[in-house]
Amino acid sequence: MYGFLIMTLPRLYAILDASVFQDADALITAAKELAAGGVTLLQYRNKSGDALLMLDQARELKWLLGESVKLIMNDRADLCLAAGFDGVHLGQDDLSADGARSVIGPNLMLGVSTHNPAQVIAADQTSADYIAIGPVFATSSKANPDPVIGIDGVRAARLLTRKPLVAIGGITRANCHGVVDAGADSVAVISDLIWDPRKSVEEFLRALG
Ligand code: 3NM
Repeated sequence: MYGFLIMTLPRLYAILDASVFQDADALITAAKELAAGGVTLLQYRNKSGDALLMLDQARELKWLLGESVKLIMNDRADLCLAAGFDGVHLGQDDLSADGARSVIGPNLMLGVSTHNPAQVIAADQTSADYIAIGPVFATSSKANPDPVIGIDGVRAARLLTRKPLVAIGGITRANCHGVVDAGADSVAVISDLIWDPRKSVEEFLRALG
């Protein structure tokens, strides 16, 4: 952490986006299936839920999966702490990395989303533990996504940081191998894990070898 210790990320970083599930039960069922398939790093993302609902769902995830899965809270450093999560993931419009670090302390995991080389260079100078880069491919899971960077964008980001690099955006079982070949340590995925999560995870893990 804090750049002293470069942690190792699992190849697959699952994102559980509350907006794709009909209700809390469906979200929790999907989370259990992801874990059963072998997911060990999971981000809880809820862009429209209020804090009370988010904390409720996050605590349930922690209670169910906290022993076997590292849990990352999207955006909210306060809810990360309140739910006993393992870290927080920030977008460019959220709290600054160093601001979030001052909330979560030195030991929890901190990730930052970036979308171009300048943002990668800036994130590299912060106390972030890992840097996400994307969207690699077209995605319909994010409102107003930044321009697609392609595999070449992953390669370019790799040259700009020694921090663990997470590729995100439109990554599937079919294209994930090329993304890791381009230098990503890990791939973050929403859509291609939704349908039959357990089987999808198993296939991702095979493809990522
Ligand atoms: N962030 P899917 S792309 C949450 O570019 C998110 O930073 C992105 O979902 C970025 O796997 C994205 O369905 C959506 O494409 C990823």
